Amino acid sequence: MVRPPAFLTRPGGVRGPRLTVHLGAWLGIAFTICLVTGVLSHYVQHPPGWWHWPARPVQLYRITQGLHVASGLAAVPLLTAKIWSVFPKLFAWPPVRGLGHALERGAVGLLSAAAVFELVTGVLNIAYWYSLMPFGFIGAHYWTAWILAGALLLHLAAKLPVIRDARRAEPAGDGGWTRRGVLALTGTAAGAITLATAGQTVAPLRRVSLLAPRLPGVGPQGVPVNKTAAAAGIVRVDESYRLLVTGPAGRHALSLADLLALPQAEAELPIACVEGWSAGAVWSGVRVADLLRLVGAAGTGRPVTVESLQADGPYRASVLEPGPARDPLTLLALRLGGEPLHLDHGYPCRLIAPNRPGVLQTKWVARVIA
Ligand SMILES: Nc1nc2c(c(=O)[nH]1)N[C@H]1C(S)=C(S)[C@@H](COP(=O)(O)O)O[C@H]1N2
Ligand SMILES: [Mo]
Repeated sequence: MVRPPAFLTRPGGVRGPRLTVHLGAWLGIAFTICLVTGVLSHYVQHPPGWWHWPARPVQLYRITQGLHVASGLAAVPLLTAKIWSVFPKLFAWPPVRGLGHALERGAVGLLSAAAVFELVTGVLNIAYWYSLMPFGFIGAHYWTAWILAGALLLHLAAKLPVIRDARRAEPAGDGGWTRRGVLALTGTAAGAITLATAGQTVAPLRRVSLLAPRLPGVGPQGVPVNKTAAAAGIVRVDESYRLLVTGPAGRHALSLADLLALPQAEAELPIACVEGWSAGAVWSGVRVADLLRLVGAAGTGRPVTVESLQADGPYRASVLEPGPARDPLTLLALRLGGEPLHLDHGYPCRLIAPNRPGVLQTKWVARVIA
């Protein structure tokens, strides 16, 4: 029989309930933050009928999504250490000692599998390795989170006595690693990962963010780009461009010059991507509310659909709820930092609205339907 190396399977030593419970508490905190912010994020992007997401504070989504990705990344070393701390139990004999024990082990198996799946798919997603996920990331990541949460609650209930007694059960130690040593190493790893990635949304940490795939300040006009114009199939936008605005009182086809001739408003709003990066920027352009007034849709209380020149792709259109559509900070931006938009940022105009995920800030807007 193939035996795993002794350091993985040898019980005793620094391993013991105190270490496991301690790591479990940290992991529990990280998973709770990750679950709450993740569920928020899901509803913001796919709002059910009963859902309401406020438009203020304008930075809220930037914070919740930043926390989601940061807590998930910090959980990677915590989960690794926790699994290591109980690893010998995998080889315990007999594998099951009755129905209760079988159920408990089943829950642990499900919990571990779900936790590993969530962290691996999350990392693949923010690293843009979609090709390694031959399934729908959003649905799989979302539903596995609920399985994880359920299995975690069962696990906590089953382990309550162990958690209660852990304070008293100090392992003997065998001259090797100390419990504090393992905790310090794990904490350092979690801290290092956070420092190496948080700069994707916390600008002062940019210099140490060696692992962040996108950095605020890096990209055309100082703002990162997720999907370039070329990747969206948009090669050139010329004089023939018209923005079509449709509403109950008619239809307007506005050229870029028409748009520039309308009253211009300014808004300082971040692009906050679901993938964890974000960047603040100053935008100016036409208020969507003003366009709605043109077509008699200012007071209809109806949602507004914003469609891109992009022919296909999941993010070529988005829906503005009635409130945000008429918010004075919701713009069809024509300028970024005082200059015309770069083609990669959505030239000739893109949606920018307060407290809204980047994925719904539609670029290369061609139609506004109210
Ligand atoms: N038409 C269109 N708009 C889009 C996208 C897209 O794929 N197509 N990507 C969105 C995503 S995921 C993000 S994070 C923001 C990024 O905006 P930026 O590239 O200007 O930073 O654009 C959004 N707008
Ligand atoms: Mo995004």
